[in-house]
Amino acid sequence: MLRNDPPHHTPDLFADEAPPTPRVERIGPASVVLRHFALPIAEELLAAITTIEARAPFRHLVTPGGFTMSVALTNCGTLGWTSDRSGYRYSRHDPLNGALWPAMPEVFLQLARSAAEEAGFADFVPDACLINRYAPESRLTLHQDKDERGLAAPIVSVSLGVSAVFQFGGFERTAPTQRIPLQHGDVVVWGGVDRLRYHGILPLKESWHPLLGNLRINFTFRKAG
Ligand code: MD3
Ligand code: FE
Repeated sequence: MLRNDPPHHTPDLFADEAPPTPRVERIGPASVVLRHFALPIAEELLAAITTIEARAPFRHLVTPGGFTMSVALTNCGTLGWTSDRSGYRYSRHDPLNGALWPAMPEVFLQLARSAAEEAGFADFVPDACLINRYAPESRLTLHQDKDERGLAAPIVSVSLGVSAVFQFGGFERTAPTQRIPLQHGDVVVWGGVDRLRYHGILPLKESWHPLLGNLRINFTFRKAG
């Protein structure tokens, strides 16, 4: 991971305070935000991502329509999501080098399982983890996630680094959207009826986070196969 030096040093006004306690916010009939849930293990998660990206580097995929995505992506787990001119799919191999995707670290599996459990989904065992990296101006336009085989399992997402605004829509692209800020350490669990809702991320604002510089990382756990 590339890190630049911060433009200036900001004193840590909260250095003496206890870390924030996790909070549960319901955003849909089957979806919750678990505020700060991953905060205690954030550095461990980032270390695991550094190991993953050494074998499976972040890359900007091309969509079937011929656009290059502004978000950079890599994967770990048995299945990884990729895209090219011929379509979107889950694959066991990294198309960059033909190797299997790096295995899912134990700390990822534990986090996915405990977050799903907290949201009421027992025994979640993901087989795919998509890792998205946002630089300033990167965005994800409204889309549905429907390449996974079973839609019964939830999706668990973890946000690290710079905050972003998540858009949570309806079942048609034109339906109204809620805007939900996602901060470092927030975990979101989506399941059931919310699984096929349109969603996206607004263009990332230039900002600074002590662990990730001007970047945001979001990783999502899925049962894809
Ligand atoms: C709601 N990622 O990778 S995570 C994606 O922050 C994706 O990088 C965004 O959308 C990000 O596909 C949002 C949250 C997310 C993931 C999947 C969902 C929300 C979802 C599937 C259904 C409904
Ligand atoms: Fe998505």
